[in-house]
Amino acid sequence: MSKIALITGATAGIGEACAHVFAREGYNLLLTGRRAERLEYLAKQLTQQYGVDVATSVFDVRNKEQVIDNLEGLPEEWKKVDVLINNAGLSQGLDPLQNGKYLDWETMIDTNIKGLLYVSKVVSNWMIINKTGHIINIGSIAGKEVYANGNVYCATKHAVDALNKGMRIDLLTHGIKVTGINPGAVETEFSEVRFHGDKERAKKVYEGFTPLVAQDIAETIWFAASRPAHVNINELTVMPLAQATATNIFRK
Ligand code: NDP
Ligand code: 8X3
Repeated sequence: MSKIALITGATAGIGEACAHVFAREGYNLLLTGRRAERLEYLAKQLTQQYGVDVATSVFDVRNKEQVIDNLEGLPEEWKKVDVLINNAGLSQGLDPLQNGKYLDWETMIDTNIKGLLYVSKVVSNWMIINKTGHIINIGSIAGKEVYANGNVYCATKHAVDALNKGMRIDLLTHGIKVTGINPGAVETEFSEVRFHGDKERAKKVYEGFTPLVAQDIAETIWFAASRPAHVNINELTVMPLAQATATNIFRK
């Protein structure tokens, strides 16, 4: 029987790349995000290309009821999730704390921390029943370092780092693997979202060096997911060659 991977935030970037990699490896996929059309298009593409089964579930991870209702409402066979990739996340704004926007803060905290928690609670309980599973949390270099104006985004990713460790302890006796993947700069829609749709400003983030692409992180996630049963990768920090720390980037 094929394994199942549940990927949050599969409509773009790292989540979408993970969908391709896990489909390539023969996994059936449960893809989630808010943009239904993108999910439908991706599901059709993956089914045709790889012959895997793909189910989609459209919800906002910030909405606890939507998360619980949509996930618990799935047919029983889709609840046998082998790999959960907690990827849905975002940054909003890049301002000193004293100038920060309340809405930006709330969006980041609600998505990156609370959304990840809502999904993890439901799915970890399925994994406990199934007596197997692997939760892969997408953190960030921003969860390992704090940089100027990164305040709240960095705080949310530090929280993901703490939850990654906490989950590993809590799920230890259930044989469930927990892995944190912490990328540096990956060129996706991330910066466009951070700068509220300002494409020019977003493009500048990746100028003068070769950033990671979503596929690089998806392949790293696959590496963690495909280790032997007795091996758990606790965490991996993955950077572009040209990036030493969150802010030390060698631009030509
Ligand atoms: P993208 O903006 O390309 O993708 C983000 C994904 O998250 C989208 O599929 C989006 O789907 C989903 N998402 C955002 N908010 C919500 C929500 N409220 N409910 C459900 N889904 C949501 O960015 P990336 O692929 O780069 O980001 C993926 C993860 O990687 C994030 O957690 C990010 O913090 C992390 N990361 C990114 C780095 C980078 O440099 N790009 C570096 C380090 C970490 P939709 O809008 O359809 O809901
Ligand atoms: C995304 C990477 O450096 O913009 O998490 O915080 S960074």
